[in-house]
Amino acid sequence: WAEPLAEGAVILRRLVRDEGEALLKSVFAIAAQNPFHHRITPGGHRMSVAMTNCGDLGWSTDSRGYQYSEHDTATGHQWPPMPDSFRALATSAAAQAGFAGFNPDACLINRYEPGAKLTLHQDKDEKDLRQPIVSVSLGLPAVFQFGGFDRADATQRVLLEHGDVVVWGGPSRLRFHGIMPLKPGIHPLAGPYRYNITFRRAL
Ligand code: MD3
Ligand code: FE
Repeated sequence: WAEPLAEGAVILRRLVRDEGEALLKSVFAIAAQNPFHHRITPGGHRMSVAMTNCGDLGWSTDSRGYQYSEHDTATGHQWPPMPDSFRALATSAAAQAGFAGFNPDACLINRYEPGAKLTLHQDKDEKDLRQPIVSVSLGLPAVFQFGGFDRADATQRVLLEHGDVVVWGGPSRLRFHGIMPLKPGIHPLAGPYRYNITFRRAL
């Protein structure tokens, strides 16, 4: 079912729960080629979230800054192709939220271990901010924080669970958002982790 969060943002609860196992298998296959990696931010901090990517472009960060690139800056390898099932899911979820014709070129996969978090930030490294972002949550649940257009604005908290899909577009595209520290647990398909897949149009 669809749960509006704000203008341009909607949670499609449990949309891909039945595909969760197949999606996780694809995630594990991608990670077998380009392992999850705790990147170092330009400020010198090791991120608690481990990341990998698939698709034409992948997001990463290192001493030079944040960037989309065709190669994994950690290994020099090209990113594995985006599985057709991933692309179909992203396009269909975006269409359900009113963004017809979404064609992602980048897919970032985040892995959260107990205690891992993402502090409030904006996603603005993509060229065309009129394009939405589609996010898929798998494995352990996490508390998502959803703020305003200034870091100091009040935040709403929403639990994101296995199979939830969120589409962020329109005015919500530039809202501050983050993930609270992951509570430990064991998920039958994902073990001790939460995975989040985001689909983006980077260029
Ligand atoms: C709201 N990931 O990778 S997904 C990220 O669960 C990121 O791993 C979180 O924030 C995660 O950048 C949250 C939900 C999400 C993704 C993109 C957004 C929310 C967003 C862009 C704009 C506003
Ligand atoms: Fe983000």
